[in-house]
Amino acid sequence: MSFSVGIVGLPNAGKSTLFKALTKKSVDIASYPFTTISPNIGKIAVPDQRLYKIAKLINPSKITPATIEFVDIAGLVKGAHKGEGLGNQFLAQIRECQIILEVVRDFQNNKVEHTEKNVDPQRDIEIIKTELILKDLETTEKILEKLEKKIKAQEKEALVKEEILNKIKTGLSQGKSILELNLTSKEKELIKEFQFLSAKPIIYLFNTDGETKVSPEKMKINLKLEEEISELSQQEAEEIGINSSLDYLIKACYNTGNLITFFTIAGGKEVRAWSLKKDSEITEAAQKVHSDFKEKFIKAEVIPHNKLIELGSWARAKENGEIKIVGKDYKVQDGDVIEFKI
Ligand SMILES: Nc1nc2c(ncn2[C@@H]2O[C@H](COP(=O)(O)OP(=O)(O)OP(=O)(O)O)[C@@H](O)[C@H]2O)c(=O)[nH]1
Ligand SMILES: [Mg+2]
Repeated sequence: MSFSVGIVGLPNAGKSTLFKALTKKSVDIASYPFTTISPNIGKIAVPDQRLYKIAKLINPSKITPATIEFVDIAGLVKGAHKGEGLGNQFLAQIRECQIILEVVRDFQNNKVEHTEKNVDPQRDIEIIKTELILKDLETTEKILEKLEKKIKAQEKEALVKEEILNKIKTGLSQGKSILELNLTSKEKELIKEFQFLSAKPIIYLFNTDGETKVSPEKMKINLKLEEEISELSQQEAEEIGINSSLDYLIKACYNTGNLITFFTIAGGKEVRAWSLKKDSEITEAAQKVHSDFKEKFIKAEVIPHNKLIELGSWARAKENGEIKIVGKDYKVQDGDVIEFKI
């Protein structure tokens, strides 16, 4: 399953403007054909200089970056959880995504209508939050209803779920998102199957008409400007001395999703970056590379990318005993270069 980011927000916040800028940008990435999966889903290359540094050593015929998917979801309005403005359909799209990128309107323009009449970022954030919470509340009640028989029969698993669902229900009723309930990792694991909306990590992107300012705490980007930058070639952008902030944004999504990157070199034929959930075992990585590698996995050769670059070649790294042979229980580290042996 590929990692996907749902672009969410009120109508006219700038979601499609962002989507367009992101997708145009990725066309520029060397040897990577941009894929539009459907009009509103785009697969985008994750910027990573390490990939090109490794490729410089290996000199492969193909270089392939890791990708993440962005989904341009139509605007949510008040009452979406009750189906307002095709709300349920949009909420179902959010459910499929791993993280939410919320575009918040922070630009003035009388020609672009605001469903709430005036620009007020904090109020808009509350509107979306409330819709997600109300939908989750509805979902929680439905699940509890379904579990009723099993709870009455004192089935252990059902009782455990009932307890956590009741805790969630109380929190949601108080206007708290599931994310704000600080659940333990065990509790998170137990409710994973329900794909709650307000449990998803969220990044707020303020679409400003002022200056772009990005930091881990606040993402303030002029999307109109980004759209214009995305129309420029790399050379034109350099001449004007203008920088896009989208690389930063893509990386922020990647980090918020708790992803790390490992690299494969396919015996020198192709250098490729892959995304992987942090703390995954190497068999998970193997499965990404090939669906039957997980079963066939025996061992792998691993070296941190910086060590490989320092030594200058795979053969040299081998001579120096820097390439580790690892088994099934090895936990992949960010930046590992891996050759699977099956
Ligand atoms: N002035 C200004 N206009 C913007 C900015 N960002 C987007 N717009 C304009 O606002 C309008 C709506 O932008 P979209 O990107 O289509 O908004 P959206 O969030 O996709 O809207 P829906 O799909 O209807 O929910 C377009 O005419 C954009 O050109 C901005 O930063 N400044
Ligand atoms: Mg749109």
